[in-house]
Amino acid sequence: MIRSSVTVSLVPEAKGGPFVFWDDLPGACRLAREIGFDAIEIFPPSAAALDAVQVQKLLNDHGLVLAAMGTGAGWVKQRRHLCLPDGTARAEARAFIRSIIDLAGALQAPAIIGSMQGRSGDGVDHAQATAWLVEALDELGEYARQYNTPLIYEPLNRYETNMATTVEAGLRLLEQLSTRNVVLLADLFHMNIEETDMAAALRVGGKQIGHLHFVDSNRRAAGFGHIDYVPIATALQEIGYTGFASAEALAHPTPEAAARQTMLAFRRFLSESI
Ligand code: LER
Ligand code: MN
Repeated sequence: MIRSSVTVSLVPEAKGGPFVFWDDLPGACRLAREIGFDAIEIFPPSAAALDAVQVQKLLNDHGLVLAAMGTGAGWVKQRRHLCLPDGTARAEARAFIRSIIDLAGALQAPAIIGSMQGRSGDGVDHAQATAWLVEALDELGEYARQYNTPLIYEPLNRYETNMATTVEAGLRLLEQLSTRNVVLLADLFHMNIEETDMAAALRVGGKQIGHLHFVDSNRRAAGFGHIDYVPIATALQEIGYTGFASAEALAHPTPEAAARQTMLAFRRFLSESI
């Protein structure tokens, strides 16, 4: 069974980004529940901005769970990532991610490394950037183990990273790790740009796919673009995917409309086909 989730950004600097609900966590939980979501995915400004006990209570009150937590505010707000040339800045990026792993872990959820992976360039060659990323994923993946959660690594499209842009490149990166506690995030928006065949890529990812960003080709809610979800649903069924389908989509035309459209598409393609 695939469970539904919807994103909530609490980062003002991310305005205009691909998140369905914004700023008001209690309001987002209320609407998420009303529309029928099983979970939310939070994009927090920092670990210090949220109190795990309060968030747990909010989730319990609405019959929701936390699907995952993003770490991208370390890039959006602090301009830190894991491949920066400066060692202190890289260490700060890791510390930021550890703090989100701690917060998410207290809520039994994994953290996601997306934009915090960074990129090579600006004086850092690709082999060096890869070595730093592998070292960081090894450390952070093992760090997440204490919470019995994996660490989620997200391939991004070419305009956002040059580290891993496809599922296959993500798998090649995971192969270089000593830890087995890192899984891949399949974001259908990035995959629509980079993959030759999205369903085939999901099959290649197989059991290593641990999270899904459920969104359409134009980054609007599923069904508002031109992705064909039938082969995607079949591939997810074939690989036995039982994680979350989390709506990381633009709040277009409104957060509520994007959330309701996502739920329609989820029920049509993902909940009944599994
Ligand atoms: C960024 O484009 C993205 O897809 C996020 O999930 C990563 O932080
Ligand atoms: Mn994503």
